[in-house]
Amino acid sequence: MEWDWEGFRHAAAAFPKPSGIDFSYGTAGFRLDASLLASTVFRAGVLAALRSLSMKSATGLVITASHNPASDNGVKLVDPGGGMLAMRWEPHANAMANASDEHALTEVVRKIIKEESIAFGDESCGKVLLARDTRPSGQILLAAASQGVAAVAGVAPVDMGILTTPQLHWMVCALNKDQPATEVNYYSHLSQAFRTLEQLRPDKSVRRSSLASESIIIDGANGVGALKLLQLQELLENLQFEVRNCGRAGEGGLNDGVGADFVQKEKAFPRNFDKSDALKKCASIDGDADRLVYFYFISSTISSPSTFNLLDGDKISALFARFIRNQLQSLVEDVEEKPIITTTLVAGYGDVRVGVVQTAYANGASTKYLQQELGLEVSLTSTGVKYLHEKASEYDIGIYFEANGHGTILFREEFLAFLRTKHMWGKPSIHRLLAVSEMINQAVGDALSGILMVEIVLMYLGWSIQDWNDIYADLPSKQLKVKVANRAAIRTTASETKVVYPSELQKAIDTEVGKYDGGRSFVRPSGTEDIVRIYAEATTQSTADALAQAVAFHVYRLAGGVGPQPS
Ligand code: 16G
Ligand code: ZN
Repeated sequence: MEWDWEGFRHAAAAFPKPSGIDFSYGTAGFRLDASLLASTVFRAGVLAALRSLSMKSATGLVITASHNPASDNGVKLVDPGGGMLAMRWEPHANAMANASDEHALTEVVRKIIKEESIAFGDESCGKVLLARDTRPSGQILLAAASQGVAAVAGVAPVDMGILTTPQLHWMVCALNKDQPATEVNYYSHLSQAFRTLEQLRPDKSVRRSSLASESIIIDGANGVGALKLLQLQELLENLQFEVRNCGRAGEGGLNDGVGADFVQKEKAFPRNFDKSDALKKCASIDGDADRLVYFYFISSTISSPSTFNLLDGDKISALFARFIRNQLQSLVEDVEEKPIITTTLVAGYGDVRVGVVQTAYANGASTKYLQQELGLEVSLTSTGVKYLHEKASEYDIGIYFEANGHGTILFREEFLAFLRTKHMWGKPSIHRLLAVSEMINQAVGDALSGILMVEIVLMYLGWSIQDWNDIYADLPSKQLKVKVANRAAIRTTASETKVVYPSELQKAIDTEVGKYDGGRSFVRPSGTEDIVRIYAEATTQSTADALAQAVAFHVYRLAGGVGPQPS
């Protein structure tokens, strides 16, 4: 098939790059004010099409700016396996987005075709699934992305409509495995696995603790996830939830004082929740439904003040890890009577490696719980789903979560194949693990499948949200940010726990940390803004605050702070 370069240039010319803007792929794709994005999404469409040809499989593209304000938009790219675009291709995305005009873009595309040895066959062989969230700018931007895909010879765009980000990831993954991959298939797949897990519950008469409540109130961030939750609910007879902040008239705007990012950062109720919801189990998802946190509120009594309790990604991860460990343990006890520590010897398979992946932001109390109470291996990666996902895929069962609520549980294909061959063992834990692997999104963190997983585990344990919260108490922590002239002026180790450059900064942090009992602090340049983020943890809130302040001052002093100096 001949590439029609003339036609390509013509298509690209309809989406001129705004001058004076340097587009950067960032941690999870391009994201900025929607009015500036048409050229970038057209080009991202071209890139997704090239990636599809290069991998000879379908890829995906979602128009979303996640938890950002409604006036922003963005684009996330999905690789054939269902994960995020391979990091090796990110420089291609940047080069394309920043090409000055259609001629420069053509040169960049030619270079990528050569570098990646992309061949053009005689028939159409590429496919890109496209989706968008509910932002008003989404429709026009999706059309631009679709034209970008179609501008590449032999690649077809397929508009999947309004979806959550994880739904599109799931569909790309399913399609490339030749499995049913529509939105209806997604709901039936998740709900069927949930029902299987309900049926496999060991003791259905287990008494819930007095405060355990069946129902759950979910803050939908006034976004796409709310709509999809309502669809999912229709298939779940035994799970009751009320969805608030669905984007109905009077409920407020997308991500405006609502959503998982707001709840996690502010440690406060989202809009349309209040003290009358005391003791109720509540959850919050973000604008594209790939983050999940839980929360509840205890109203004040004469003896104690009211408290807002956040159960963040770390607590979700700990709950999941506990469940997985219990299932494996019963598998081993049934077979060989062996305790689990880090790896589990299962007859016929060998060591089953279970690992939990966190970032440096994970609360120290969660890491301690995973290692000391559950006896599990914990590894740290840089911030950003792509790093955690990659690390988690090294395990037979890899559980990963960022404190902000991004995460999932990954099962190695060989391990699942082994479990399937052992169906005849008739061990419930085998069937449970298989059902979890069907229910929890294997492509990317997914708030909808995360809710189902949290609810089923609480059901198994007969726990209330308070019982779950009590598995460990978070250490007091504080986060600050310092504006800097150039965030690249700070470099850290891969785990982001130490500054490598400037080295005086790490020495200063060590000195400050040494002043506080149980203190921990690290700094890292943001991957999404021109700032350096500071994290501090200590045994009391006032010492965590003081440590963060002191470290912020050193960042300002030694890493080119701009604007007002931290006091
Ligand atoms: C993006 C990442 C998130 C990360 C955050 C860090 C994805 C899907 N999202 O939102 O994982 O925690 O960036 O932002 O990868 P920061 O670099 O500004 O701290
Ligand atoms: Zn998101």
